Amino acid sequence: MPTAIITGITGQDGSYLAELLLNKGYRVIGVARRSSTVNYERIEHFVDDITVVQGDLQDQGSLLSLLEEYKPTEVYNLAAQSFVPTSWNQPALTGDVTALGVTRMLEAIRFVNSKIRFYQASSSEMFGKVMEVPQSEDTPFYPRSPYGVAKVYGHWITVNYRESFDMFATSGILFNHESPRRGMEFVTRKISNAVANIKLGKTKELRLGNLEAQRDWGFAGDYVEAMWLMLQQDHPDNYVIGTGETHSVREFCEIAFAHADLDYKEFVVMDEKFYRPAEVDLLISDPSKARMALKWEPAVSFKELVTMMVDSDLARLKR
Ligand code: NAP
Ligand code: F7E
Repeated sequence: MPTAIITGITGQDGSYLAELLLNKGYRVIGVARRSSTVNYERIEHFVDDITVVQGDLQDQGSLLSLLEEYKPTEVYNLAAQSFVPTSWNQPALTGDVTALGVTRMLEAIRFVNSKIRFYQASSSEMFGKVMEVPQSEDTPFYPRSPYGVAKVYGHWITVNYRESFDMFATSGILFNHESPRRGMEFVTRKISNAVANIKLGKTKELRLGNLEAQRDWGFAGDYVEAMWLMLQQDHPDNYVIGTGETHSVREFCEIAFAHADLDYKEFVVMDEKFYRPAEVDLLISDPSKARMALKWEPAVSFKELVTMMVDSDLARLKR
């Protein structure tokens, strides 16, 4: 039975990846940082099938002892300070976790067993002020936030350990992926949750920032399959994962509200508080390498994703 360690097990992607690996027969070790209250909301339905252990990307020793104790064949590094606006308020912490945390994990692997296969959760935020449209593995980076800058570091240190130490270190450059398990502050979930609240008469408006920003949005459940496929290849590499489509925040609102028989124009209020010091205006992937090499295709369409999220929030609030 192969053993996988997942950092960020309590996050959106950690929960979907753990389900996928359990279905494939893995022993799953999930790394959660210590907090005063347990936040297993996303994993509670399968928590008895995995082993949850304490560890923190800010603590080198915790990573070393995890690898020594559980002897994984694969490590998926999903932990990060992942919310872009917070990265301007806490830039040093974001750098320490999201950038240097990658080095700490790579160092732990190098010391304990350099044959362990490593996946780094890189991001389309690295493309930032995009240098070409669409964005592929060869598009130069121009990050626009401390988060994006930290992810560029995480990407290149992964490539560097691959080249310096011949390690199986792979970087998945994933475009935005969402789900009913998405954190409430990200725009898609903020919208689906607001639609459900408005529909049920619990609130009257939704305050948003830049409605014209465009993203290549897919379903998180599809994207974790790509992570796994990347670690099953003969050689480590970099892969862009996305749908190849782009949609604006406005379009997301239109579809989400319409799905509940509402007109977004009556409820959405623009609020400058949600504008960013530097914006990423347009992201759209060129995922042709992943389609060829990994035979990976997203199954859920943009419209299916939006309606799935609204339906889920409606059902949750009705409960
Ligand atoms: P998420 O829901 O924000 O989850 C982040 C996880 O990291 C949480 O489990 C969090 O723990 C954990 N974490 C934070 N700081 C940590 C630390 N110091 N030590 C250990 N764990 C720590 O993020 P996600 O959407 O699942 O994304 C997973 C990864 O993919 C992240 O690295 C993200 O930057 C990257 N990514 C995401 C997207 C996307 O669209 N979702 C796209 C590209 C790349 P708590 O629960 O305790 O906070
Ligand atoms: O913003 C605009 C905002 O916070 C998307 C993370 O998973 O994906 C995510 O980063 C867009 C931006 O995601 C609001 O200005 C408008 O242009 O949902 P988001 P993100 O910043 O794209 C990447 C790939 C990651 O790697 C990250 O970890 O929506 N927007 N109004 C708003 N955004 C938010 N959050 N809230 C608003 O009210």
